Amino acid sequence: MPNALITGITGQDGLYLSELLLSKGYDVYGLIRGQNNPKERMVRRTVPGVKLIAGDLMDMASLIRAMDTSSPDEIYNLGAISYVAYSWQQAKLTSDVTAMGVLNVLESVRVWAGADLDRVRFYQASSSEMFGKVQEVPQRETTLLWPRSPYGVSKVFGHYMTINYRESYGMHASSGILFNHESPRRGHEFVTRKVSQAVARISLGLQDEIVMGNLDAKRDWGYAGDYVEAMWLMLQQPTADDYVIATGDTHSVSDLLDAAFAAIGVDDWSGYVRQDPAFMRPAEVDLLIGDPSKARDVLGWKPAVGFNELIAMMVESDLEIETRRARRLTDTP
Ligand code: NAP
Ligand code: G4F
Repeated sequence: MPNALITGITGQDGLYLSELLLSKGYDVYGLIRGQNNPKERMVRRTVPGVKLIAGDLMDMASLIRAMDTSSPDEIYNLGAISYVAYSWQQAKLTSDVTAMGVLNVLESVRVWAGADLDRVRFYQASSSEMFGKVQEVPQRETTLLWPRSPYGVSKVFGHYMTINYRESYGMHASSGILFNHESPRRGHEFVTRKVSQAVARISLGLQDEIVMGNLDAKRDWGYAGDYVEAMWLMLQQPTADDYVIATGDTHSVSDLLDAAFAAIGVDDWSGYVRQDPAFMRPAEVDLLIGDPSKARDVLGWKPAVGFNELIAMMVESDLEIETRRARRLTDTP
């Protein structure tokens, strides 16, 4: 069975993709950074079949060592500084990891594989953030890119570098332009999880309000479990290419609040939500909605989980987590 190397193994997508590849019988290796990464135990518990390799996207020597250790047939480059708001605070670091990190992986593969480069397949985690100030609605593979954040600019670099390695070296390098995808494993800094956790806590009487930024921004939100399937499908194609992965539906942050509060039986959430300019961004991406028809026609991919089901799933999961946490706190002597 093939070997796969995943960067970003501790993240939301790294976990879902590992589960998918392990279920298909792959030998899965995950790159993990830091000398005592706090998420290592969680990864070992969640996906015990994954073999972890120490490395960092900014350290090319560690990437070449990771190739040597894992001898990958497929490489999924999911590692990144992925929180858009944070990318303004650490723009240089974001560029080093999210932009230059892609080049480091591509070049490591090229150097390591040598004459066997055509045996290796590469996936780059590109993003709908690259569309930024959108020049076309809905956004498709050919839509002009106009990024609005250091994160978006970095993803554009990685996207074009992936295409360049495909065109320069004939590498099987594909880029998935994924729109927002969420799950109970989503980081708490992102708006869906921030809301699902807060709504669960409000329902349990543990919190009074949620402090939010822009409620008018619209996103095309899908389920991460569906989206990792598309990553795998891209690397099974005879030729590499770029694909938009999206649901084709869009919802505002207000719609997200509607769906999350509805899951706990609250119709009018106005008394629970306060806006604070601290959560507004220097430049906003107002509207994202993807056209996934190429992925549907070529890959045979379509999402299974819809928006309301996704948000209800996240609130339900956070209700369980917060209930367990509250119980542990009251049990503490
Ligand atoms: P995530 O949960 O934020 O995970 C990011 C991963 O990158 C973590 O495992 C993190 O490791 C790792 N990482 C950060 N800096 C690194 C470095 N210097 N060297 C090696 N690894 C590093 O992101 P996600 O939601 O799973 O997304 C996966 C990828 O898809 C990312 O590239 C993201 O930008 C992209 N993407 C995501 C979405 C989405 O809606 N989720 C949409 C489009 C594209 P630590 O735990 O050690 O920090
Ligand atoms: O959940 P978000 O932080 O995700 P964003 O910025 O769309 O980025 C995510 O999706 C991208 C794909 O398009 C990925 F590439 C990227 O890595 C990441 O996974 O914010 C969504 C929207 C924004 O318009 C933001 O301004 O929600 C708005 N928002 C309003 N109040 C908030 C908040 N976002 C956050 N995080 N926190 C708030 O309180």
